[in-house]
Amino acid sequence: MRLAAAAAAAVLLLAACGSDDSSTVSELTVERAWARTTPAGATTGVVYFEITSPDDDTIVSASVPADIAAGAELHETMAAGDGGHSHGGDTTDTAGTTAPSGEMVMEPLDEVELSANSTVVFEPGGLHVMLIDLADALTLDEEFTLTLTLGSGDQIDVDVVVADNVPD
Ligand SMILES: [Cu+2]
Repeated sequence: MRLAAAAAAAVLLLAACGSDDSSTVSELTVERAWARTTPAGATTGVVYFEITSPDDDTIVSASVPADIAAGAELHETMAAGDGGHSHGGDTTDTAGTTAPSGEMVMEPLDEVELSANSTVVFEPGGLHVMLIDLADALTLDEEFTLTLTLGSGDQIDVDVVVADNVPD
């Protein structure tokens, strides 16, 4: 009986190691990158994606070609009044701090933290890349390249497709 129990325990340990290995990533991956279609005349757009880094890192900036937009910023949407937590209060005196509770406001971020092997999701209502001064409306199925610069110095190009909603 004791031998059998020891063998079973050994198998469980091996299984645990195996599942650990399969959940680590060897290189940075970005999936489900999409931008929302915009109405004609809109000056801003949003890009969403899911990013998984093999190492602790940060996203420090984003950019897109000039024929898409003049600039791109890291933003987070949050409930009005919560904004002070991440930026130490009086450094950001946005209109959001006086907005009625329940209203959502956007705040620019200096960087977005990436933890090794965990996926950070940019999605509606949360983290997003804001496209500033769109050159033209973003139309369904249009594609463009979003470049992310990491704190480690790496730059990655992400293929973004324009859609009406989150891709399946
Ligand atoms: Cu925004």
